[in-house]
Amino acid sequence: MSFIFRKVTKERLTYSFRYFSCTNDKLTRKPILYGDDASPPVRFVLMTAAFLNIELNFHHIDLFKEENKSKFYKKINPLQKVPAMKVKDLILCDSHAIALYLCNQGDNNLYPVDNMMKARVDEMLFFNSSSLFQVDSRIFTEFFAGKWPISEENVEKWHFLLKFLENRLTYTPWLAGDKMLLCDLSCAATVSSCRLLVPFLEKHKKIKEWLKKIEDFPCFEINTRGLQRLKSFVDRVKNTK
Ligand SMILES: N[C@@H](CCC(=O)N[C@@H](CS)C(=O)NCC(=O)O)C(=O)O
Repeated sequence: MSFIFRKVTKERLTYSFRYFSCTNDKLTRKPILYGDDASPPVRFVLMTAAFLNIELNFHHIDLFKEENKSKFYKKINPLQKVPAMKVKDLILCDSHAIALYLCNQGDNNLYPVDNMMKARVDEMLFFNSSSLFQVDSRIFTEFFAGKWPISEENVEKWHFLLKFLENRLTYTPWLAGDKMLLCDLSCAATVSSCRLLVPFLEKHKKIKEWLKKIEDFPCFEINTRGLQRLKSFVDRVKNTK
């Protein structure tokens, strides 16, 4: 079963659930996003699409049933990672590339036009891709492999990256300046996930404030919902300890 994202209004988010067939012309014209909303990169793409009012056909690939390793999905993304997005003949297999593609679809207020601003947003998108998400992923891999509490080494690595974010947010209210932009959504999806396993410290004051502000954007409901799913699996593992 899959669901389709409908327009997001300031007041509320609406989803409509619907079975769909990939041969249905009307539906296949919309991008198909493959993923599991327990995953931060998937939530990042879903929030971007919702913020930009872009409709997607969402095809659930259950990570906890290892559907990302199925024959069907390997044909979509040989790397066996989520998300992946299919638009006509184009298949994109990275959340940052997908989110940028969505921003390039027309007017948007998540990715700036000005070159200096763009560079700032790109810097933080690459930071998420190369550092933040990598450590988050290592921490979750460790946890689901049975290691609890998380190793000091990984907690230290995570805190090192949070220090960088905290410092950023001391100078500007958002990661790339005075406006919530694409990089805030990507980093917020990652930070809010890892928080389930490595809670913030007293000194992460600015990060906590920044996350609280993002929660006010209606598209962040998508993140909250996905986090609940992730948390249910985390709690299940913790309860067996
Ligand atoms: N760089 C990729 C990373 C995607 C990624 O690692 N996704 C994880 C879920 S959070 C995944 O699919 N893991 C499945 C696996 O490794 O088996 C992106 O941002 O799209």
